[in-house]
Amino acid sequence: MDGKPIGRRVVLGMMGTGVAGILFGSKAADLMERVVAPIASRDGTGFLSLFPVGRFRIYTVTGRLHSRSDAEYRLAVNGAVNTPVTFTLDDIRAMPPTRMTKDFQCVTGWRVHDVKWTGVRLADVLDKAGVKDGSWGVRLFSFDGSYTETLTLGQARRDDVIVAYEMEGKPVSSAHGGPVRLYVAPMYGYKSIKWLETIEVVTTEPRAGYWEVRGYDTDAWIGKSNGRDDRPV
Ligand SMILES: Nc1nc2c(c(=O)[nH]1)N[C@H]1C(S)=C(S)[C@@H](COP(=O)(O)O)O[C@H]1N2
Ligand SMILES: [Mo]
Repeated sequence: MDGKPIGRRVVLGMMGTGVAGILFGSKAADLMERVVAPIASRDGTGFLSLFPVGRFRIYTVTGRLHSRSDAEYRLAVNGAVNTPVTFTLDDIRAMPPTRMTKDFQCVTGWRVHDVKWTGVRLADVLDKAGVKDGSWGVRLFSFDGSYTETLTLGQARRDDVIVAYEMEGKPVSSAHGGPVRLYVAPMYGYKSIKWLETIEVVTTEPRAGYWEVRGYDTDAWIGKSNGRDDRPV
């Protein structure tokens, strides 16, 4: 890693000149490392040592960290729902918590073992708004203004898919996408969108997420996607 980030504009330019076809498999992994790791590489080690949870790499496709205070934070659930709902952080913390200790696995190869997570089931958040019958799933948006993700309703309703507000017993730091990020335990890390801001329930399959349009599988099951055979978490 030479610490020289490739900006999104450069990447989009590359796509425009027809390089998109090679952005699969290990090429896509290389791209992820170069695009998302510029912050991580600033200390020259490939890891952002400033932050308390030093076992992770800090990824952000915008090349910047984003933050929102606990008081300002809002999570909106809208789209094909009976009642659009906006949650404050206190609203989310007042819901029945789910805790789990599970690995975090990036598709580029690094894995953080036994991470303690606390949050609420995405299913419970969706139920507060009431998902309309026959919906396809959810489209997720980040307040970084760039990153999006998708999950089918079946995936979104799994017990191990949570709207997380604590990692390792501490509030999710802004480096890790706090105050609230998603944690999709059975899937590669790119499904776990950071700085979660909006959950839109959609009736048809939406445009694929940030990394999926760059070559990664939309159904990102650990060990059963992207040509990888990692041990599931
Ligand atoms: N908003 C946003 N969410 C994101 C990313 C990102 O760049 N931006 N990177 C994804 C990828 S590829 C991984 S592996 C994890 C990394 O989480 P971490 O930065 O907390 O280690 O976040 C995922 N969610
Ligand atoms: Mo990743």
